[in-house]
Amino acid sequence: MADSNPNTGAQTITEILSEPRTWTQCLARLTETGQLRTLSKELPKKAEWVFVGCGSSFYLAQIAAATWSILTGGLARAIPASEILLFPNLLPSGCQPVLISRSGQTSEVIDVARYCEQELTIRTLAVTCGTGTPLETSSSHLIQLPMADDKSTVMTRSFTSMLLALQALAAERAGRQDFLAALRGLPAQMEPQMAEVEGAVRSLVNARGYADYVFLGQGPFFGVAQESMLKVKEMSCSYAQAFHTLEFRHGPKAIVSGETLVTFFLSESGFDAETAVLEEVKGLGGATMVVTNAANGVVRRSADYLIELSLEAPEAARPAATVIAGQLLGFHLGIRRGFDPDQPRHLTRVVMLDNGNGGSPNRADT
Ligand code: F1P
Repeated sequence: MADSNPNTGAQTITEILSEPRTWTQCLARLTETGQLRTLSKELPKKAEWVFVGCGSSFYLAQIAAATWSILTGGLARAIPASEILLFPNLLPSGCQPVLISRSGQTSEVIDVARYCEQELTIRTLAVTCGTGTPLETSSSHLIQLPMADDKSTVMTRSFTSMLLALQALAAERAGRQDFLAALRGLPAQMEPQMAEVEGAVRSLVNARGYADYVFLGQGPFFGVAQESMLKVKEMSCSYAQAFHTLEFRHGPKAIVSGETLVTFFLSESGFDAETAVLEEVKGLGGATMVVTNAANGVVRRSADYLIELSLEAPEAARPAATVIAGQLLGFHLGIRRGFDPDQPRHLTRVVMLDNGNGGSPNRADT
């Protein structure tokens, strides 16, 4: 059971609790350098934006693609780097690739950068917290946030900070100065409630454990559900899954029992439809947790655990703040189950593959 050593997971919890401050530093850096304005001018206007990454960086890409389309009205999608290497036709021609990698060293992402730049002659944009990395030298354009890097193996503040940088670029591209201002206001809205959210998640975890952790979200909150699932797997080795909320009815709800904790990241756009699934899951005997911006009577009645963020920021700006509850759930479950979140089982901070040609798995010939 729980490890009594107070230093267990110290690195990871410090980095999670430092997120609002780190966001302020990153957004200030991006404003000072004016690089978002420059990139917005330099990068193609009509192309579909394809966000690429691995692990957490792929789930970040999912949120970035959703908010890119919401803000710019443009086409955008997210693809794992390995898919492009093994099925190159999945990369739409004439697209703008955005390569996301905290370390800047993940083999699959570097290989996609080289494939795009050298074989397809497409100029890529890399987003990273690393400095002096192969990704940096393989990409034409760069957003670099070294102040947001995590020492921990699992991605937390790097995840939310790189996400905010890409949302700020989308706002710049869309001429949405109001959204940029909302992003800059997010740290001051989230900082005062960090201790309360941390305490709520810790008491939930200390109350009891579950056999299965399900995360549900729609739109940009689907990536939040995916990343929360990964955090619970990485830090506590618990069984966890993620689905689009309304998709949960189409089969997966068969798993619901008193041993299942179903977490709803309730959106504003789909509030009523998603709340109906919440009521249904409660009715089936599942335990429910809700993370949302503003709850109503139905949600209060159907949620065993409720985190209400009450952020002034518009919906598309909230995923970075919303995913923190998922990070904390993974952390405290890890502690409860006797794991050290700073040393996740079987994981390395960077996945570097060497198949003898210094790079990723053989890339299928087109
Ligand atoms: C991404 C990643 C992390 C995962 C683990 C291995 O790395 O897959 O998401 O938690 O640390 O690396 P990166 O390409 O973003 O550095």
